[in-house]
Amino acid sequence: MKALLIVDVQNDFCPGGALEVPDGDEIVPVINELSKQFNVVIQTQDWHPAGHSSFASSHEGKEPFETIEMPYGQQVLWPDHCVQGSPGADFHPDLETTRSQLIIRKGFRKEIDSYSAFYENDDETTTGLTGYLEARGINTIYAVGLATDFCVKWSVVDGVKEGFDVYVVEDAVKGIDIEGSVDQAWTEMLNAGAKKVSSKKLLK
Ligand code: VGL
Ligand code: ZN
Repeated sequence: MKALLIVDVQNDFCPGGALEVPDGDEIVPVINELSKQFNVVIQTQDWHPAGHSSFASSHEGKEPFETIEMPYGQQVLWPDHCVQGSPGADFHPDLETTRSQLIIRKGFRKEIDSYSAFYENDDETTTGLTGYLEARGINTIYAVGLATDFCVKWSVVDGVKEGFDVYVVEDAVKGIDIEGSVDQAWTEMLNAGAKKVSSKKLLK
């Protein structure tokens, strides 16, 4: 059985948001069309407490998009974004969410970021998603959303590692693109064993 995984389609990742992905909102109508074809729709929601450790503002003298060393490895620092309960953390108003059956919130621990839908950035702390999917007999995931080079990529690579067949819908993802990170993300996702597919192919 297959599931659609909609990653972080939230106001802060769309134009005008705190961490905007260029043209991030353009994928919303594509995702809405796609989701009609799925009986299982799952979403993730980036959900940080104020003062989260991934925010540059939490580190004296640091600017957004600089990288620092955290106990669990390298961490890019971000503008404050997707603060719990803020409008920026809401899903894009045009995103069809009524048929979503599970919303995984992530990044809610102050000391650790969480890009992937499966594991926090220490690669150890689970979100519980693998168990949920397995319990429901899902073996195939179609990934869409934001951002290609961060939360989509980490979710896709972890999904493959967890033993799922993972497809990435190329026209239903958009990236932040820091120094070629979108191209690199595609290389990593395909090398991991994920497959690229277009929405046209899925919709026909
Ligand atoms: C994301 C950076 C920080 C994402 C979330 O959804 O790709 N990127 N938090
Ligand atoms: Zn975040």
